Amino acid sequence: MDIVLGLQWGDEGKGKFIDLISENYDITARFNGGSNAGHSIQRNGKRITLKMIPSGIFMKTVQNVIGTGTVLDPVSFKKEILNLQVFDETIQPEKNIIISRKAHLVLPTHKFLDIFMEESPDYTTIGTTKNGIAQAYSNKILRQNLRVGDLFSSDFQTRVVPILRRDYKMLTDGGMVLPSFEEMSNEFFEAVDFLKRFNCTETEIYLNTALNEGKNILAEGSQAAMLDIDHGTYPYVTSSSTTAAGACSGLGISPKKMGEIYGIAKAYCTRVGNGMFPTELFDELGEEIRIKGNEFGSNTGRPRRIGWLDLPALQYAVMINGVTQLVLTKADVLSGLKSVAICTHYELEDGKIEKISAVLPDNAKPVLKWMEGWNADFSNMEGNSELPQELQDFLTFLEAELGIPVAYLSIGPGREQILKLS
Ligand code: 2SA
Ligand code: MG
Repeated sequence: MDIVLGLQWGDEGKGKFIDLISENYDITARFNGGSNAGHSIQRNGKRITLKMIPSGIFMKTVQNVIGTGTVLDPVSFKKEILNLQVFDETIQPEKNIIISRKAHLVLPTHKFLDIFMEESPDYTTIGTTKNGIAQAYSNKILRQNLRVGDLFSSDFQTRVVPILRRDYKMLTDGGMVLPSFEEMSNEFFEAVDFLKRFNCTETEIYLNTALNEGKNILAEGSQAAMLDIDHGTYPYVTSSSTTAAGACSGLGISPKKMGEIYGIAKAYCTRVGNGMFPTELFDELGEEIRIKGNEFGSNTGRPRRIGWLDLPALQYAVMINGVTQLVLTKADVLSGLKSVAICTHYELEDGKIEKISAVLPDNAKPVLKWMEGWNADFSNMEGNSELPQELQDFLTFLEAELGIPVAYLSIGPGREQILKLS
């Protein structure tokens, strides 16, 4: 099993890379997160953002697994499937998607609770995507939640309605204005019926049997290393395990079965939501990169925060994931700048130098290394094109610091705009 992971704070271009390499696999599998993901894929000049559906869906021969470590929102999933069928009517989702019976459900009240907590002064505002992710995962950990498999039992309705009523009452008692209970639950139960058309099974068994038969699996990470619930910049993280280890537990596959671990990183950094971001740019350059790189949340449309490449954070992410190959994206966005910076370490208030970033104090100062910028027309570049020397120097520096090869370089949003370097 190979794994694709984001190494920064999300939106590194995982969807595009997976769409490209998924033709080499029999199965792609999501192991974490839910509809908070936004994996953008451009095909035939049209763009679609996948939330819950694995990015291998456009390859007709690939099976797409929604694994046990994910949280599945039936309402959002139904909308996403209908939207996908408009985008490409040849896709047969019921044939090519397999869902874990052990994946947990995101209930409609989870989404309202997310909004409530984000807006209430009594809770830390995380800057979530408001998809009810933390609420579904926390109810899972509390052992109070329902799972996909429960949809098929005859008492599902009698089990879920009291939960919905309990949360609904808590929210309206707290002053939140909600749609009527009937409206909310009707939409939910219609989506549940839709979901039941899909093959919901024990995906652990399906995946391990496939591996034993010699099939290739690609695990698709959502969000990114620095948003991991344990290893990320807590509390400003998501609620799932975004790492390589998370892929093993989220899919029920032994670490012994891991092969290549592709880590995706941008040539700069972005972040949506709150939390530390030592290299953040607050000036016009940050704005310029945001516009040129189209750095807006693919689902929520939120403007992403922009900063220079954070090498200590990247080294940390490579370490905890055991990344074997780096995929660098968006170097084309920096084209035309006279010079570009990489943060090599941080300086603390007492003058001490720090290399690891997930535990940094807020006032740590990034120490920047400036390098010559590059200028090239990336739109016509092909596999054998010569890269500008300055960009080659940038890549060589990264390889030396990270101890892994930059195996791919993405040079634009198009599917074909990716160069294999090694
Ligand atoms: P949540 O919703 O509980 O997982 O939010 C917690 C933190 O995790 C961040 N997060 C993300 N960061 C970047 N991209 C994400 N997905 C979408 C995208 C986001 C969008 O790919 O564009 O459309 O805005 C994503 N999902 C979660 C989030 O910002 C919080 O910091
Ligand atoms: Mg995204």
